[in-house]
Amino acid sequence: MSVRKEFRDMSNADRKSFTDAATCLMKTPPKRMQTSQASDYPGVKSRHDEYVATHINMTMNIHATADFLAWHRNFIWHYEQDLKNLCGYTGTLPYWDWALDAAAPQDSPIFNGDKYSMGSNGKYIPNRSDTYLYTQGVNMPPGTGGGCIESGPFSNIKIHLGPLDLPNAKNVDSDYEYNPRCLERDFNSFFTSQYNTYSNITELVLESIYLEDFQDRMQGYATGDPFGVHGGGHWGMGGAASDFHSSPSDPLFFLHHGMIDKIWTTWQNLDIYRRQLIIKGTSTLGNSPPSAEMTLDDSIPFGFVAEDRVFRELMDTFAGDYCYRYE
Ligand SMILES: [Cu+2]
Repeated sequence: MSVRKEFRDMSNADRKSFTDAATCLMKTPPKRMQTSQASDYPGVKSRHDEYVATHINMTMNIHATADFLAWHRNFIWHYEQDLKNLCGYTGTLPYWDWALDAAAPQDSPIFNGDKYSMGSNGKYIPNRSDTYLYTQGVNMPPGTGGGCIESGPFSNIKIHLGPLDLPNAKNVDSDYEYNPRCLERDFNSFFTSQYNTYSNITELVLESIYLEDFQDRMQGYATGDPFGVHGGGHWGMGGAASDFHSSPSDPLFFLHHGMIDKIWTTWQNLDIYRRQLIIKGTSTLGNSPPSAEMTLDDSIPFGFVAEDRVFRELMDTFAGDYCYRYE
């Protein structure tokens, strides 16, 4: 069994080999996109971009749906396998326990910008004003960065797709447009200190008896918490990782979703006989437009990432293709 660790609990050498492999995937040619499709997906230049394009394509069918948790589990698992198979990585996918950094993510040792880090914050852009987020009805103060990653891993890479829905940004006109640019971050404790603390996690896990409460609350679709730990993490990272569609542009996405997956496994394990195979919901975001209730026999598409998978095969991290746990 492989064991996924928190990024800061890994050795310097292991952290460096992870970020080297993640950078390698951005320089590896696409794997599943046919050459004849390249003109339809001008922004897909690398294997990493195939993850981003798939997430863009499926955004409305993998969030606030029955398969939100399972889809993202398999998505990051394939990323982990690709790091090994295409880029020679011998470790496991790290996760980021943002609760450790909830008070000030910009000060986390994970983002200190040295060569063993996950890359630094974005360069600080001063004199920005608040932004009203209409969907959530929240006034967002500016974060602590905003510009390009200044040092460490990912400071010299170019991302190619998105953004599609960022406030205060020039969003692309078409989904798969080629838009080469630096990777931006904007750590913002406004979100993490409210939505990503250990209290938030504990309440989410212990107070959500039913799956519908657990998954809604995690994504901020329950009342009184417009972000949840999932949304809080995305907005707390800022920059590319806060774009709803193209968020996997930042490799940090995969560490954030490792933490989400870890919390799901914890919730399942608290009542494993009842929770191992429970799903609830349809295949459209918030059931809009209305669609059928999903079942464990449904086939779930993974686009350029991988073959379709049967929902049931994505429920147990110790079965089928999976053999991992979280430390
Ligand atoms: Cu997502």
